[in-house]
Amino acid sequence: MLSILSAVAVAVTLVVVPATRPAPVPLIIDTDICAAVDDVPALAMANLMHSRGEAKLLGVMVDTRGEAGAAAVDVVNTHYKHPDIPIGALKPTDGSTCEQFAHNYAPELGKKFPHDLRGGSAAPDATALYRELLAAQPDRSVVVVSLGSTTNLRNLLDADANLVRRKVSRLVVMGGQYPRSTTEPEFNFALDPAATTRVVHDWPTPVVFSGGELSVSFGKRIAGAGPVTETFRIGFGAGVDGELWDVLPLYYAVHGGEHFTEVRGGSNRIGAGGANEWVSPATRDHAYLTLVTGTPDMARIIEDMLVSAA
Ligand SMILES: [Ca+2]
Repeated sequence: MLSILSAVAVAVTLVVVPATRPAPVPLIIDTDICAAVDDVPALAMANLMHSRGEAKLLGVMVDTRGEAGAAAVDVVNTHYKHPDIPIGALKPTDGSTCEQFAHNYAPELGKKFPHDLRGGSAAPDATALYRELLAAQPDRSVVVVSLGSTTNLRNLLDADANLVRRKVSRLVVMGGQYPRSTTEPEFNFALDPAATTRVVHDWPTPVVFSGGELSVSFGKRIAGAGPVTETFRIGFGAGVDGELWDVLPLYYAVHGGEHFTEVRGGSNRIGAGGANEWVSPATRDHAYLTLVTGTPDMARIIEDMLVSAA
């Protein structure tokens, strides 16, 4: 009898203990899509990870004020079969079409690929959408990945810092240089220096920075008919590798430290114009990333992911 009970207990145990698979990482991306090409492959990666069950892409916030950015985000999400992922935009929008930026790919994506979000003015306000998405999530669960300016994040912090403290597990930021910015502030931190100061000094959860010194180069193997290929063709030229930053913090945000070291023992401090410096000892829960895996290998890992679904 005892052995039968034991057998039943073992059988039940086998049934109720599933193979352990990490839960999808709940993700919100904040992007300056329009400004540089690398937000497009980063957003494509997030969509691929969403399809694989590695991430749950809750929403995408656009922090450029033109019309074309939100439509370009919808192009990428639609291409990867997630046409209804919520998209918020920094308000007020200014009616521009990203023409102030060097690689004017975003309006081209809108012309060439299916999507149904007309532009930034048709998208909900980013701060309101952040609050709605965060409020619906479990406490300390959401990873926010900042790939552009910190303007939306500053607005969110001003609106409801307590919600951020409750719902966000950590903020991953492409911005700054480590251990310090050199002759000029890093691009993203310089987009809105006052917002950068507020967010870096006051964000109430752990923050991990991926600096301007961390980049990979790839692109020429991406040859499908989708928006990543088109973006690279406009930004880099067909069959040419280009330098990319945003793909690294995005990869890290979902796959954690597998290919990265988190450098701790200090905090990020923002100075004039978005200049930054890593200052010890730590006064905030900050870390910055270095690559464990060599940059050519890291480039290949990410490029392989995108080649498989370009
Ligand atoms: Ca970016």
